[in-house]
Amino acid sequence: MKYVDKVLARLKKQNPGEKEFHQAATEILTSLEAVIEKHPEYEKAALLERFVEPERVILFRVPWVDDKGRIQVNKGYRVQFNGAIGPYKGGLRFHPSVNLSIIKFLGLEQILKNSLTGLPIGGGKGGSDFDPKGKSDHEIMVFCQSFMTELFRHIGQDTDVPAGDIGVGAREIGYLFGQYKRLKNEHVGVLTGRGLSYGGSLARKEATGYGLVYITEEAMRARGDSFKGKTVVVSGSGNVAIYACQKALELGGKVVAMSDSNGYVYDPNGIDIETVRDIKEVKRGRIKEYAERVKGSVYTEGCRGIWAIPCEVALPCATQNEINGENARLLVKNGIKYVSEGANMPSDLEAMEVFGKASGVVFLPAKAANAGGVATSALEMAQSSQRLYWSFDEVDAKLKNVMINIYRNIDDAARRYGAEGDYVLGANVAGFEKVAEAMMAHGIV
Ligand code: NDP
Ligand code: 2IT
Repeated sequence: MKYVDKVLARLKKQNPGEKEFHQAATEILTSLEAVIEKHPEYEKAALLERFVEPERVILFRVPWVDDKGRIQVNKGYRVQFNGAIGPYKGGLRFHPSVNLSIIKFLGLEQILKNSLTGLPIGGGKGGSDFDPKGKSDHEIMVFCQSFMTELFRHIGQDTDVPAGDIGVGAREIGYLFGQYKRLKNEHVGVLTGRGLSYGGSLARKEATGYGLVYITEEAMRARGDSFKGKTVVVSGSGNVAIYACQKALELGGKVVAMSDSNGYVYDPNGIDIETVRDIKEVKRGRIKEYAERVKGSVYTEGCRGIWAIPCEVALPCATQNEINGENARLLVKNGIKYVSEGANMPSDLEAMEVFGKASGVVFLPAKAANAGGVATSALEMAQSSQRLYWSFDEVDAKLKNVMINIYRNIDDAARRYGAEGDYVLGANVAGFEKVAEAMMAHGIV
């Protein structure tokens, strides 16, 4: 049995039922076969066994009192997966579906993503099965305070720096930061995605979506192509989706659809992003309201139908496994040219295979394509350490540069291993090389 297969079999046996974690590990380890063959010393050092085992998993109780005076109890998670190249870094997700498998898949992906940014950040992820939907502002605050009352002892600006993810945006980061500061009596860059009035970075809010479009634009440029006139479908309507849509429009793309977990809107005249922002960012409403407000647009219940809309560019920006094999085959049949993943692991393994085999389809995997968010988080950390701020244009230019470099590095890694255009392999290999080198240098830890 090959080393990677042995490690994968062991991982499945030791972590039964963690299907998202198995999925992410399968994709990553399969890509690394060629690297492993070149480095027999890795097996001797049990490097892969150590790579797939989190350095630390923190599980905790989050008790809080709702507005009716009832006591609620949620689960809290922080997985400090790999700190070889820098402090653990990665978001917090608040969503009822959150479990250890989801946090571990996100953490594993984050290690390689953070490495690809070229910045000194290790991989971590956390969150809770708390559902922010329908909660009052006061309940959100009380929950965040309780969550941080345990988490604060495990994190720090040089140890572990959480940020947002699904269900954790500017409001939640504010409450989490307020409680951290109160408990530690320190005003430091322990969280990123902070408000601009208390240490946040300009362009962090836009960074994941903008970065996604920048790397897609670079892949297009390398093929003498551009966003101009292309039909684009963006799933989701949260932080990543909104700014991906905005930048795609700015570059001349025509975004015709967006969604949320209930359904999607199709607007043949092109999505009016300011209306989406008002519904989602200001009113915290549902995407359905778009069709009530914008003439000529149509709302359909259920989210998967969005992939039946013919488009040349697909930007999945909602959640894991939102594109299955069937959805992928339909996209290919309808003439898709670029699939760039804004969400983490939005294509399941079968969908990835379909895109990989289809000729003329450029597939940019999440760990490369959505790395702009965490890269800008690292820029926020740099600004916090220096106690100064950079302008929007300065941060945006650095973000663009990071994304162009990621494209070049994954393209180069794919070529080096004789798999030109296979950016899944390219991203896994390029991300892993640096982490592996650092882990080897540190000895058996
Ligand atoms: P938000 O909470 O702002 O938005 C999430 C969006 O996805 C909403 O439209 C939501 O719909 C939809 N969604 C969430 N869960 C599901 C589900 N189970 N099924 C269908 N739709 C769903 O999160 P973000 O925009 O921050 O995150 C979106 C994706 O991007 C995630 O995969 C995240 O991990 C990834 N990501 C985020 C980064 C960031 O900087 N924020 C960085 C890199 C990746 P609804 O409102 O109905 O729940
Ligand atoms: O998945 C991700 O990269 C994020 N949610 C952003 C993490 C961060 O630390 O900015």
